[in-house]
Amino acid sequence: MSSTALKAETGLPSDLIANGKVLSAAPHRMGRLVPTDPGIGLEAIRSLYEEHGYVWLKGFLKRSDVLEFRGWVFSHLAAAGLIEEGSDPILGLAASQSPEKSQVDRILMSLVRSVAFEGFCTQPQLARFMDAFLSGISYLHKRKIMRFTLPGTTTATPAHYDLVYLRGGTSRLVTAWIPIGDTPVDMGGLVYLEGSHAIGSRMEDEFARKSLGLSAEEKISAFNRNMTEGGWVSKDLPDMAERFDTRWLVADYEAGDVVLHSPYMIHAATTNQSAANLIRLSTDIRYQNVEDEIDARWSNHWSLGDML
Ligand SMILES: O=C(O)CCC(=O)C(=O)O
Repeated sequence: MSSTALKAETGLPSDLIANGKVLSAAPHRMGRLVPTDPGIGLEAIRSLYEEHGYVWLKGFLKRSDVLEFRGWVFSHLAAAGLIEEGSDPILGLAASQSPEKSQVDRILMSLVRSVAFEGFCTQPQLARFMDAFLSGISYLHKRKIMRFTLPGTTTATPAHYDLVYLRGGTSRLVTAWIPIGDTPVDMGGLVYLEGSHAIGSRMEDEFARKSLGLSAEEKISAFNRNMTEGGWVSKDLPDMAERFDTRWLVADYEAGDVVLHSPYMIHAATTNQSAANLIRLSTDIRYQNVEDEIDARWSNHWSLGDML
């Protein structure tokens, strides 16, 4: 199927790019992420998560709360020239001029330390659900990441699984990826490699075997000599889908959605090609049962360049 035919027949985008590679060049290597109604109940949600390595909870959070938080974030980043002057911060409309990078970084680091962000991540609905999901008292790692991606830039998270960065504690971790605003597929939200939690688990076993001779500190580092640069599995998404004989699952996310993924599930992001010039904003935060061993390296706020 040609990529134009792909779009016409399946609605899948014909021009999705990640790190310079066109995903839709091999249309049979792409599919849709399957949404889940949070109302189906805990056991059903848990079993979908176990089976697929992810569960995309549609409309889990109140849409207006998420949009309000988006507006709050961009109203602060406006001081660094990130959004178009005079525009509504909720839109996240990218400024035509390049923003002041050092100022953007400084503000972002303040935002991830803010009470408002803490409150967003610890809102009762999420906290109660995570307690139930983790069958006990849930613990939220202090290192909470907030990311924005400007349209027209090549920035896109390469393919990886999260345990690589959190090897110093339990592997019974759950990541919540939360789009802060509508994130249709052309805005470069997360894409998941179908069935890859099994692949991630095999890779982790292999890394553990290779790392036997390393020091305790090196063993848990995502930057040890057995890892690729940055701990990524690959930046070539089409090649990965071919190599592992699977597909990249894409989605049109909306404000209010929450995706939970396994620490072994391979995922990546694509280039933000928003025709409306909108900025992608999201957070990724990690939970575990408080009784399980905690990776102490994640007990501080996220800092740019903290090498985790
Ligand atoms: O939002 C992104 O680009 C990456 C997020 C991520 O890697 C994660 O949620 O684990």
